[in-house]
Amino acid sequence: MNETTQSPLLQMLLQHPQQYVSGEMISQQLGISRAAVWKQIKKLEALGYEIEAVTKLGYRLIYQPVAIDHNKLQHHFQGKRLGFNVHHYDAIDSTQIVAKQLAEDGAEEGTVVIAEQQNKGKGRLGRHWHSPYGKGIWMSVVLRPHIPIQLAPQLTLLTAVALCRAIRSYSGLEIGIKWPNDLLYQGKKISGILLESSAEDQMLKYVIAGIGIDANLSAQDYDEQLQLKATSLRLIMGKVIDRTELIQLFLSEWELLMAIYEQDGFRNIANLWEANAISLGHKVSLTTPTETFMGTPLRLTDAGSIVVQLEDGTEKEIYSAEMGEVKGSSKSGL
Ligand code: BT5
Repeated sequence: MNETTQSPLLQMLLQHPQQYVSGEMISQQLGISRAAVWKQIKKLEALGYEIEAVTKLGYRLIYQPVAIDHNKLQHHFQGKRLGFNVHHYDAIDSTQIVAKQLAEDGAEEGTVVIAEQQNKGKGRLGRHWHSPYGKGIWMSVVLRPHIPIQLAPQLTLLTAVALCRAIRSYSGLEIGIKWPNDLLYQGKKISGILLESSAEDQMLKYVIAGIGIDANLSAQDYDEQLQLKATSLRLIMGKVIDRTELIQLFLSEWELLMAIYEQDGFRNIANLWEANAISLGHKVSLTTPTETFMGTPLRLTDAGSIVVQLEDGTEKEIYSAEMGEVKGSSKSGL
């Protein structure tokens, strides 16, 4: 993955799979102090390795990150619309920022930016996206769709469908979409989408589609707050996720849906979205910058908004809101 793979300490741990190696033994063999051993362990952990430390027993390697194989991806996607050109970074602030710069510099549609770690991962509305080293899929894709700016929300929904279908087919899990862009498993978020666009004369010039998937995060990778509302595929499935394979599935699915979208319009995509949505037909709370109210989402409109039935029976179209669970009801799976 980087120079750390050459670390003699890591080599020692790798030579003793599933076993504890005592701090004393490491210290002796490497000729360094116990404090220096501890420091190196911390360094490995910052690079995605998970090392269990048990008093009197020593250290045991429990997870080793496998880098995303960008060569395999590029090879697989030669001649395709997405994924034929992959920029793979170790640690950067945000793949969105790098992809935007590439788009400004004329990068072709389908250019992909991946990072093993993001220091300033972006969520929507200025929120932070937690992106620890070697654990997730932190990726942005340059798109250049020939559509008017007001249809951009349709691309977010299309991306959510592609992501949902790809993760479902990889994992067999009942992943659902929470409007507009979250992917949840049993009420916990495992993936988020951020679309940022640039327009000219009311037409989209480019869109940077950012995708975050919590593939291999451990419970310790989340702080207390996130532990309550997020989880990873590895935690759910109890096995290490092949990030390269999952990216491959996702990009293929996305390309397929884009072709359907461009040929037949949004309705087919909307139908797929509705089939994978977890909140339709269940009472939820909706918070806009000015108010919070209860309602039951009924359907998706072609503008990417949702029609919600309010408590007095009337219907209201919602373009942007945070959807939350209504206390005492977990039917929606939010
Ligand atoms: C999103 O925002 O869900 C969009 C996330 C997009 C991230 C990708 S990663 C690659 C690309 N480069 C970037 O810099 N960003 C994109 P939003 O709906 O605003 O959700 C943000 C909220 O999700 C936070 O306020 C947290 O509560 C929660 N969160 C943060 N990190 C998380 C994680 N790793 N897993 C699950 N939930 C998380």
